[in-house]
Amino acid sequence: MAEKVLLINPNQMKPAVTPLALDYLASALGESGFEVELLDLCFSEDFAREIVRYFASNSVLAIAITLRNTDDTCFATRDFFVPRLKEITDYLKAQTYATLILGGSGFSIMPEAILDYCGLDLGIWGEGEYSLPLLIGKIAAGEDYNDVPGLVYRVEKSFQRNPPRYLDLKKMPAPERNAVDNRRYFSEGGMGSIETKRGCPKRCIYCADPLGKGRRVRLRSPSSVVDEIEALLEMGIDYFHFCDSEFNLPPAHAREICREIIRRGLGTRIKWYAYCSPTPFSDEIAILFQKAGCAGINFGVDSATNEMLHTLGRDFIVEDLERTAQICHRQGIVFMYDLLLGGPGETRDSLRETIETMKRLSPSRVGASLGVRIFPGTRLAAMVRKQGPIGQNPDLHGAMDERFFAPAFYLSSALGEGASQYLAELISGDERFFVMSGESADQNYNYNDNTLLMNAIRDGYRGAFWDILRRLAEGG
Ligand code: B12
Ligand code: SF4
Repeated sequence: MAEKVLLINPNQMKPAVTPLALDYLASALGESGFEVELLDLCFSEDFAREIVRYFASNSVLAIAITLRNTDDTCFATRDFFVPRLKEITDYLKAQTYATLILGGSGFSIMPEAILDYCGLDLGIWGEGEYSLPLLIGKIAAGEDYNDVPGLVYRVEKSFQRNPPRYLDLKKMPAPERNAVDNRRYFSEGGMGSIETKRGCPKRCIYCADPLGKGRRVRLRSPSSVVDEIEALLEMGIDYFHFCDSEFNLPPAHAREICREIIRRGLGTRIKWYAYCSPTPFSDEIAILFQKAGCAGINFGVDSATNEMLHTLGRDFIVEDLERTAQICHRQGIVFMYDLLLGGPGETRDSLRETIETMKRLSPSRVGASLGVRIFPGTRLAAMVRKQGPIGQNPDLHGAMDERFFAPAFYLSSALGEGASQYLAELISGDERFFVMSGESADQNYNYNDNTLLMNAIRDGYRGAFWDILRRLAEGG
């Protein structure tokens, strides 16, 4: 009889976002001959009851838990999810002797700190399709597993972290998308999820994405990606969000995906959104995106002063933001410029210049996030540590902990007191701007318990959250 593995999704943020990782991992585990079940706690009111109910009639060899978000990365709310994860893992430990294994994009940023806090021994850092079945296979066979790539494991009072093995995604079969209830996520979350590549070679100082996905870009084959889109479309899912850090890097791959969508006649049947880099971008790619069903693009632009862009490690300049905005306006592409304000060197002058430039470039929406979450392993974390004792650093807010485990934020002290009020004055009610706070419901783009969005999706709105908020405001 096949050994049984239980996958758990503890993420309860709403609107609900598909735990894509678990569909991908279930597929890999299934290929390795394991029987896989999913306990999805996203829609559960009482996790303890679900766990008791499950273990009343099941026993499993291992439990794999995904931690997508450690926190909401919002300066104003600082909602930290690891304590809730610990409540769940503590409860599981009391119910079963099965081996608990952690993983996920949030977990991979700080695996040792999370295992330590939860009192657990095993996790996998980075992608899990190869390492998770290997680890569980070794556990089942009673073999030594300390050489599993990406494994993070307890050795006495500390942890050992193995180097990961980055997969050749072209050789990976198209994942089946049948472990997660994708239909329910679509009806309550408004979009399907799909990944076309992994890895980013850029060196933005605050960004944690390369920590889990690697710096080398690894591409999926366009036919496998579009097979997956077709499988979801058969389930009635016709709005998608690409789950790549930057969909247009490299542009040739984005083009190939679009051409494959168009070749299969899907460009008019689906709508999709993506995160993109403002460079490289051209009229030609904008036209191709639209033919392939692009409904909106979220460009991570961070700032609109060259000094701040340079400090943040971005490889584009304000002129590029102007050019990309012009292309989007010319081609009728709905787009958002996402700002990350308050980083090292930010002043009231640079803030004002950025907001004024945004108003002039007039993206469909601007996300104005003030305060930068410091993640361990990033260049920003190293920079802050070099500045001297954490507790005395005037630029730091939130948890004063060397490991940057609980939410800690950088907010340039050169902004002085009342930085968020100053930002609000600069925005001065312009409805194109979103802010990361709970104060104004229709301009809040923190997707953590966002009731306005939940209700809109229940009423039939579909698409990226920022675009649903835009349509709500514009009455569309
Ligand atoms: C696309 C995206 C979004 C889209 C999602 C759209 C959609 N339809 O899916 C939107 C815009 C909605 C969004 C929202 C948010 N996001 Co987001 N998002 C992403 C992004 C770019 C991709 C996520 C994804 O699906 N990846 C693809 C899957 C397959 O990868 P994965 O989950 O990492 O899984 C792999 C491995 O981690 C591993 N693995 C996963 N689980 C497990 C479990 C075990 C046991 C093992 C062994 C391995 C394993 O194997 C998997 C397959 O290889 C990530 C960054 C990134 N590149 O991953 C950020 C990211 C996950 N988001 C982040 C954040 C903060 C948020 C928000 C909280 C922001 C907010 N305040 O509103 C919300 C949360 C929404 C929610 N309900 O959870 C952060 C989390 C950081 C942290 N430390 O907490 C990330 C990491 C970005 C970042 N670097 O800051 N997001
Ligand atoms: S912000 Fe985007 S471009 Fe920069 S390192 Fe992160 S994923 Fe790469």
